[in-house]
Amino acid sequence: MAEKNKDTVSHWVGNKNLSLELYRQLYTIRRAEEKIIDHYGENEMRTPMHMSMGSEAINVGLCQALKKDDQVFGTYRSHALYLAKTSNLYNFFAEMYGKDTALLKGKGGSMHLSDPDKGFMGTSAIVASAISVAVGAAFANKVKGNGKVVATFFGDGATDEGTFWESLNVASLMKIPILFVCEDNGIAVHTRAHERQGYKDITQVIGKFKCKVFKDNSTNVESIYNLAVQALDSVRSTGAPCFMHLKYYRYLEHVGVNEDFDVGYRSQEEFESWYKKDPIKMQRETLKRIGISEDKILALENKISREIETTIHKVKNEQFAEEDEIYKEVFK
Ligand SMILES: Cc1ncc(C[n+]2csc(CCOP(=O)(O)OP(=O)(O)O)c2C)c(N)n1
Repeated sequence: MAEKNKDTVSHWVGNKNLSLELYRQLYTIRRAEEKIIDHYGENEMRTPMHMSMGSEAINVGLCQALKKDDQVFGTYRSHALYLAKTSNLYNFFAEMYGKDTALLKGKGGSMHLSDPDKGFMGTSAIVASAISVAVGAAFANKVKGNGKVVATFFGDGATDEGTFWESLNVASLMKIPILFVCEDNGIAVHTRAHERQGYKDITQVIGKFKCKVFKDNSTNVESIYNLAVQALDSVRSTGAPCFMHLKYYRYLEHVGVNEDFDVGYRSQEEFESWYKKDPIKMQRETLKRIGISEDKILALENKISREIETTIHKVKNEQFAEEDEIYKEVFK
């Protein structure tokens, strides 16, 4: 299996192993969330779920282009980002099930995943709040001269917050090496961008800052990966911030594991037009096009599904933390 998060990435472009590796990650994330849907009704995962489904190409493409020591910050909707950056399926499910064996001993849940040793610095449920913290971490990297790049991920709703613009301004002014990654699904809970924003195209506004802009509407993981390589090259070579604007469609309700096309703010038809370019389906087609056999793809998919089943089975049998543990290291 191809090594993930390599130190040099340029030779991966156009490489069959890269295409397979990207598919392996996309399929793992999609399958893991499908299993959450299957098991959530058992009421053993006592954590609100903000599902990533639909956005996987963004998280996988970006994390593949980042180096192992680079750092990411995310939001309450970070399942895909967590798995793409850490590849730690066991910890992912242990945290969902709130078990003592999870890195955060089950105190994080779905919304507060974190694994700093793997560069997954943390996530926050307060919209946009991680962005300014990420700029601080990027500034610390600059002062230390350690060459690490920070990528901070957020939704289009976060760009409605003052702290986003203050963070962008200070990073542009002070030349801080950070990549702002806007995962734009066009909706904040149930409110469309045109009902919230006094401009048409955020990339034009951000283009006025000392911050280079990259955009992609494709949901194609290889295209996003190639763009991320360029954006990260720019951050590394200039030390200045960049902004990536990436469109996708959230498949499930804002919070929860169900579809919500009957609520009134969006339609089944809209979903279906996006689903035609589903990132997992598209990458599977890419594999076929570059000559990878159906048997090989099925074998990979079966292996991943088995690994997820085994992980969930193991996690379900783990213990919960003792009562005196659960109040440690949390704000009361
Ligand atoms: C500061 C703050 N205001 C409001 C909320 C309530 N809230 C939770 S999610 C959300 C919408 C965020 O939308 P977006 O940033 O586009 O992310 P998405 O849910 O689409 O991933 C809002 C308003 C909050 N958590 N924090």
